Parts: sequence; C-alpha cells; structure tokens
Amino acid sequence: VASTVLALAVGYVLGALPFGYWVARAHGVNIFEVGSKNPGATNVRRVLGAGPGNVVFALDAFKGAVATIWPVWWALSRGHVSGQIEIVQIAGLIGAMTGHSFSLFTKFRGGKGVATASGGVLMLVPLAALVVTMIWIITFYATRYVSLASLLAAAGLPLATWALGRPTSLVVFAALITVFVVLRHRSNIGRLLRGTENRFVKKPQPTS
Ligand code: NKO
Repeated sequence: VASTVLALAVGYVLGALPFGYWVARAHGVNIFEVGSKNPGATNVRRVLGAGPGNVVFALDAFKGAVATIWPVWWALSRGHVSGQIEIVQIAGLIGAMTGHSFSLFTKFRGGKGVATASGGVLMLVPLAALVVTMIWIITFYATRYVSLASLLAAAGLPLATWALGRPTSLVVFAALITVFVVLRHRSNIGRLLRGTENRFVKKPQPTS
C-alpha cells in the first residue's frame, strides 16, 4: 500500500510538470489563451509550429513513461512480486495523468492526457501502445482531426490490451484511461458533433 501511494504521489508531481505551458511561455505565448487553449502538444504545434509541438509531445510522453517505469525498480528493490509491481505501475500512470490534467503548477488546469498516457502505456503494454498509435495515425491522416484520432486510439486501448491477452487488471485500467481521455475531450466532442472542430492545418512556416 505504501508503495502504491508513493507511486501515485510521485506520478502526480511528474505529470504536473506543465511542459506545454513552459515551452509556449519560452516563446512568449500563454498557451491557456490561444488556439484551443489546451496546454498539449497539439495546441503548441498549432500555435508555435512543429518544433515546439514535438518537444512538448516528447516531454509529456517522457514524464508518463518515467512515472510508470520507476515504480518497477522501486517495487523490485522492496521484494514485491509481479502482480504487485503492475499495481504500482498503474498507480504511477494514474498519478501522472491526473497531475498532467490538474497541475498544481498551473492552478489545477492542464492537458488532455493523450501524450502522457502514450508514454506510460508504452511502458506498461508496449504492443497495445503500438496498435493504438497506428489507430491514431490512420484516423489522423484520414480525417485531420487530432481529437478524433486521440478518441479512437483511447477507445482501442482496452480492446487491444484484452486482445493481447493481458491481465484483467490491465484491461480495466486501460478502460479507465479511455474514460479519462473521453471526459477531457468533451469540448472537442461537442465541436465534432456540430461539425465545427478545427481540422489540423500546418502553421505556415515563415518564408525567407
Ligand atoms: O488542442 O483540443 P486540441 O485540438 O495535444 O487537442 C486535442 C488533442 C489533445 O492531445 C494532445 C496530445 C497530442 C498527442 C499526439 C499523439 C501522437 C501519436 C501517438 C498516439 C498514441 C495514442 C495513445 C492514446 C492512449 C490513450 O487530442
């Protein structure tokens, strides 16, 4: 129990690191006030271009991965066995996604958890992460809606985890990630249904 609480707490602090907000601020932009007002990789890319957007994706995915992987080392060093190790990993990623979306560094605002989840899921269920990344890429290139790509990838996660024969605890946790990501995309879902969601267009690069 102590290890689980610790993984949750450390995960929360790691997840709360507001990389999207910080990277945009370094470019003189308050990400909470521009574009979709979301401090995620997509909105940073939309407003500031591919470079800063990719940096934010990498950092947000990395914090999710770290929050999910360090508990393995910790649990092993404490002599925990395999089922218990999975639980502390799940706790780490729950903490990171909660911290990312309700960050203590940005007045409990935050992103939608997609990049952070992708880093954590890659550590926890790598093959399922590959499958849902393919769903994401196919949906994105077919529709140019980032939000729809994220929603379908999230929906596919518990299915892929189940189809790969992973333990029920992981399938249930994957379904929780789906619920979390869907709830964080409520405004996007509204826009998708009304036909007013922004299709992703490249920020025009300055010409020389
Ligand atoms: O600004 O509301 P917006 O249009 O920004 O943003 C909607 C968007 C918010 O999410 C992000 C994170 C962007 C992540 C890009 C991921 C690229 C490829 C990896 C896909 C892996 C998917 C795993 C999902 C697990 C739940 O949605």
